[in-house]
Order: sequence, then C-alpha cells, then structure tokens
Amino acid sequence: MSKVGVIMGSKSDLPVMQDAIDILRGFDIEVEVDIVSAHRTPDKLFDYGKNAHNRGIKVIVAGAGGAAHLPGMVASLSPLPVIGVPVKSSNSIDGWDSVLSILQMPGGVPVATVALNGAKNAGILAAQIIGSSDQCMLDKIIIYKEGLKAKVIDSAKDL
Ligand code: RP5
Repeated sequence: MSKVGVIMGSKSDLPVMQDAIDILRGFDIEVEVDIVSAHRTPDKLFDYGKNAHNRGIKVIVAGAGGAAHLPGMVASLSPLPVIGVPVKSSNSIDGWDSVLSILQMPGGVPVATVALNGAKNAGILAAQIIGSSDQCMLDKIIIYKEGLKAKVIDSAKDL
C-alpha cells in the first residue's frame, strides 16, 4: 500500500499540517507523520531524506515556516517527489519568507510548493501523484472533484 510521509519542522506547524493529514486519511491513504527540523535535528533530517523511500513512502509533504529549509533539504536527499507547505509561523515575518525559502529551489532539485498554509492542497496533490499509477486512487480523486463541482452548483441554487 502506498504511504505518504508528512513532516514538519515543529509541532507548532501541526495545526496547519493537520489539513494534509486529514485529507490523505479521507482518501484512505496511510500517512506517516513526524517532526523533522532542518536546523534543530539535522541528523534526523538526513536519515529521513535518505531512507523514507525504503519504508514504502511514495510522496513526501514537508511543511515549515520562517527560514523554511526542511522541504528543500529533504528534496536534496530523497529520490521521492516533495511537496512543500510554507507555514505562516510565529517566527515568519509575513509569510513571504516561508514561501520564498521553499519556492526558489535551484535547478535539479524540485519542490512542488503550494500556497501559504496550503496543506490541504498538498495532501490532494500527493493523492493525485499516487493516483497517476493507482486506478483505485484515481477513481477517488474523480469522485472528489465531482463533489467540488456539485457543491458549487448547489451553492448557486441558494442565491
Ligand atoms: C520552523 O520554525 C518551524 O517549521 C516552525 O514553522 C518555525 C517555528 O518553530 P517553533 O519555534 O514554534 O518550534 O523551523
């Protein structure tokens, strides 16, 4: 079974990152959650980046705020696709520091960066990556998107 790794730089990121965990679990995807700090636990970061793919993890969702080096460093160490979530944390100036730290990766080391605090979309994107080679998951994404459409159409009826 495909697994997604959701990591964050601090427990203080959890209220934001919970959206990724919830949507992934809603798709019945196994989620491995951990706190891995690029600056406070660099050895753990190296171990995680080097070994996540050996535990059945297919996609990594990494969230961090401020000088947000976690997603980029994990992407430098892991062969897996990494989705970065910029978090507007207590040490972030206005969120732009988190966004730009994750977004502006050098050529050769991609991080798919979602919006500020956009953990829900990170979870959906991770599910879509798994769905690209898993028909059952793809069917769930199709149903999810049909649900989005139905909500908009229903909301228009109430106007
Ligand atoms: C970053 O610093 C973490 O990802 C978090 O967003 C931010 C603040 O961390 P704490 O001081 O709350 O632990 O590395």
